[in-house]
Amino acid sequence: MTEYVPPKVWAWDQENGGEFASTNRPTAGATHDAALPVGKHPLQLHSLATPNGVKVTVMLEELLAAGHKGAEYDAYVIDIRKGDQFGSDFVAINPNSKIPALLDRSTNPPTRVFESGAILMYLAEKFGAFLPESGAERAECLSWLFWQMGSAPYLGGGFGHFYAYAPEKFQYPIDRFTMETKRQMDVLDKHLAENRYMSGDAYTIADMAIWPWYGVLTTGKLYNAAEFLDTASYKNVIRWHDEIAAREPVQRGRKVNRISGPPEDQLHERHDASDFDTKTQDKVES
Ligand SMILES: N[C@@H](CCC(=O)N[C@@H](CS)C(=O)NCC(=O)O)C(=O)O
Repeated sequence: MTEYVPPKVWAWDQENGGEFASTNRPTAGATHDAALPVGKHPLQLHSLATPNGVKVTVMLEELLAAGHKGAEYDAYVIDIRKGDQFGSDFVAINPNSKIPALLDRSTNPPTRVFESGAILMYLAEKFGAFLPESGAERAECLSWLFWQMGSAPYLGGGFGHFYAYAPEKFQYPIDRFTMETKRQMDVLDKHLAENRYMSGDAYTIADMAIWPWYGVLTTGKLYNAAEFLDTASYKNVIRWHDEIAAREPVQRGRKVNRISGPPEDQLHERHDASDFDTKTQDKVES
């Protein structure tokens, strides 16, 4: 193997981008004009059922299940492998060109929100739900929410990228990010040994943020890495994962904007609660 010697000035080699070569690039901004659809509800979500997208659809389904009718939403697919995140209307909502992105049309002018943690907080504050109002409980919830936002890039962009997506497997980055991922899992496991949910007895946006990443990791559905990471040893994370996975709003939220996997788990667009009964891909295709 020849050792890579970085050049004086890095130059973009588009061919070398692995699975994401067609979408990754070193500059920001829109690449093409593209209008986004607009539905009838106050909240317009443009997303995909990746872990970051699922956080928000679970929150919206939880809000609706808790009786917050103002949380009705239209959810549209942004297919990040096709480059939809670089369309002009999407970039106007999220200049960072990543899902999820939310437009709240109940305010005048409409409010744009990007970054999944910011969207969870925005919705929690808007509806006064799933975020303790003040004091130590709120601080604990937000500490874990921001822990997730800071930690998951090591799991996704680090471990997941080099273990599952990189065109060649290299031991150095896999060792480095596996170590960090297992350390993070141990942080969670020790905390969940003493706590039912991430911020104590109440289920909050901290659980909604962490579950689609670290909870789902234990099932093998993320990067097919459960055995490699020996996730079975994180017993408290598994107990917490299973309890949350059994919630109906979580089961609904996981399906929204999902465009791969079993057809019955894919609800490409969501405009009405009845869509879960009539518009999943198994029904659309039959
Ligand atoms: N910190 C951001 C991360 C969002 C993110 O990385 N989204 C990915 C999918 S999970 C994406 O849109 N990637 C498209 C791209 O990088 O071009 C958040 O939590 O919202």
